Parts: sequence; C-alpha cells; structure tokens
Amino acid sequence: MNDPILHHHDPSPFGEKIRLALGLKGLAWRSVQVSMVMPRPELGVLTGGYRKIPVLQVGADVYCDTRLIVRELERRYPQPTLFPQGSLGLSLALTPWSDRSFFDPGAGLSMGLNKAFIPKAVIDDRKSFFNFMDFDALESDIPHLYTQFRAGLELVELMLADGRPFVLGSQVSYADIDAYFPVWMARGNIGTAADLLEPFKKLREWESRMVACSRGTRSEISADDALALAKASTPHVPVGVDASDPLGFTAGDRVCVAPDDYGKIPVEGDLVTLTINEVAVRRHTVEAGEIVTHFPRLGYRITRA
Ligand SMILES: N[C@@H](CCC(=O)N[C@@H](CS)C(=O)NCC(=O)O)C(=O)O
Repeated sequence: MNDPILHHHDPSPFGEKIRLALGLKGLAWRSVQVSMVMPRPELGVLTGGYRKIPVLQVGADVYCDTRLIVRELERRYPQPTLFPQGSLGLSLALTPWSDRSFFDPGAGLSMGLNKAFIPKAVIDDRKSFFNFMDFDALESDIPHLYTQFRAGLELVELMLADGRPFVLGSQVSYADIDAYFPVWMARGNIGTAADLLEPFKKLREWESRMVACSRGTRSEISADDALALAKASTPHVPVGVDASDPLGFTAGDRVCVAPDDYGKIPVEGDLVTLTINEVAVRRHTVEAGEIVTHFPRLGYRITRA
C-alpha cells in the first residue's frame, strides 16, 4: 500500500533517473504510465497542474522534480545510500550541469534528428513546453548540437579517466545517475549514438555497468488506482514554515509554486512546508481528497496567490 508510485513514461530520461534510483535502493515500486502529451487529468489532480514528469507519489504526498524526489527517497529509505562518502551536496550540485548543459543538446538532437517521425501532437506539445529549443532551427542546428553533446560526453570520460568504475570511485552513486541519463537518452533516441560514443572508451565500459544496474521491482497500476490510493491515505504531518525564510510567508498562506525554467505552470495551494530546500502546499481535491504537493526550492518561484 505504501510502495512509492512513479508517474512517468518509459521513454522519459528524467524518469530513467528515478527508475535507477529506485533500483539502487532495491525498492519495490508501482508504475503509472502517463500519456506522452497533455492532458493528463489524473496526474493533474495529484500535482495541481505541474506538468513535468516524473512525479513520485507516496500515499497522499506527491513529490515533483527529480531533485526533490531523490532526497525524499533517501530520507524514507536511507540504506543503501544514493550518496556515499557524503556526496549529497556534490551530486545535487552536479544536476544543473547534467540537467541542462548535457541534457539539452541531447534533447535537441533527439528532436532534430527524428522530427519527421515524431507524431505532430508530440511536436506541438513540446513546442509550447521546451522554451529553450528553437524548433524551426533544430535541423540546421544539428552540427552545433553534436559539438555540445560531445563536449558533455568528454566530461564524463574525464570523470572516469583514472580507471575508476564509477564517478565517485568504487561505489555507484547518484553522481553516476546524473552523468548517465543523457547517455541513456542518446542510446534510445539518437540514431548515430554508436558513432557518437565510440571515442569514449571509459564511458562505454561504465555505460555497460549502468545498464546492468537494477531498476527495482516494478508493478504497473492504473492512474485511477493511484488516485484511489491517495484518497485512502492521509498526507504526512508537514514540516512547517521557516520563520526566517526571506520570502516572509506564514503557514496557511495561499501561494503559487512554479518552475522558473520551462513548463512554468503554477500550482496553487495552502502553504504547509517551507524550508531551505523544500516547499509544499496542501490542496483539497474532489477525486483524491486532501493532497500535499512538494517541490524543491532550487529552481522554483513562490508567489502569493
Ligand atoms: N527539473 C525537472 C525536469 C523534468 C523534465 O523536464 N521532464 C521532461 C521529460 S523527461 C518532461 O516532463 N517532458 C514533457 C513531458 O513528458 O510531458 C526534474 O528534474 O524532474
């Protein structure tokens, strides 16, 4: 009943991050496959409108964004750790590099090289979503995108240059997941991936180790079942609102929370948690009762509703 539920779709690279994190922790988890494009009405009930995936649900608590999801997984299931040798700060500090500098040109190549085969509904949906991509220039930009993605691949090769099996040394960690998920996307979506990865021998050996890692024990459930589980649950007691927070909010304030980069759809609710690294709002829903939706602070803007 309390197994974590991941709302994702299988081709999602950010979803692969969390599938790997669940696997490294050896967890059993439920999977809800969401549509590749909007609308996603059931997920909208749980998130309040946040439109990125993946989203992690535990009962009536809903965690948005991989940056918060991994911390919550670590808090709930500390062993085995995703952050050996005190690497939590380092691994999370690596995410702006892998989520944007490394991932974005790979995503551009995935779209640009495959544009003719991608259903129009997906292209139209992503045009309004990926504001960092110029869809009209994608094909002419392909050579440049190759240069940017290869530069990211070289950084991974350098991370492994001394022959270490994993980014931090002998033990697999979240730093590997950071570095791996754009490579995973390239293998799945970029037809020229074999040529692209060929010069990076250490990376390819490490990639085989990452491919072999567990993705946990997964069972599929429907979106309606996930809603029913939320309805049968009560959100955890919130952490509370930090009185010294620079934004000056108090518990119960009506606020909107939105990503500050792309997919900037605000989620409105009553503020229940505000800490240095997390914000959460309580929302009352007809379909699933009371839900608390959680976001990281980094990369999110909170405004008074
Ligand atoms: N900062 C977010 C980024 C998530 C993200 O961009 N996810 C992409 C796919 S992997 C997405 O939602 N794409 C649009 C979609 O699938 O609707 C996170 O770390 O979770």
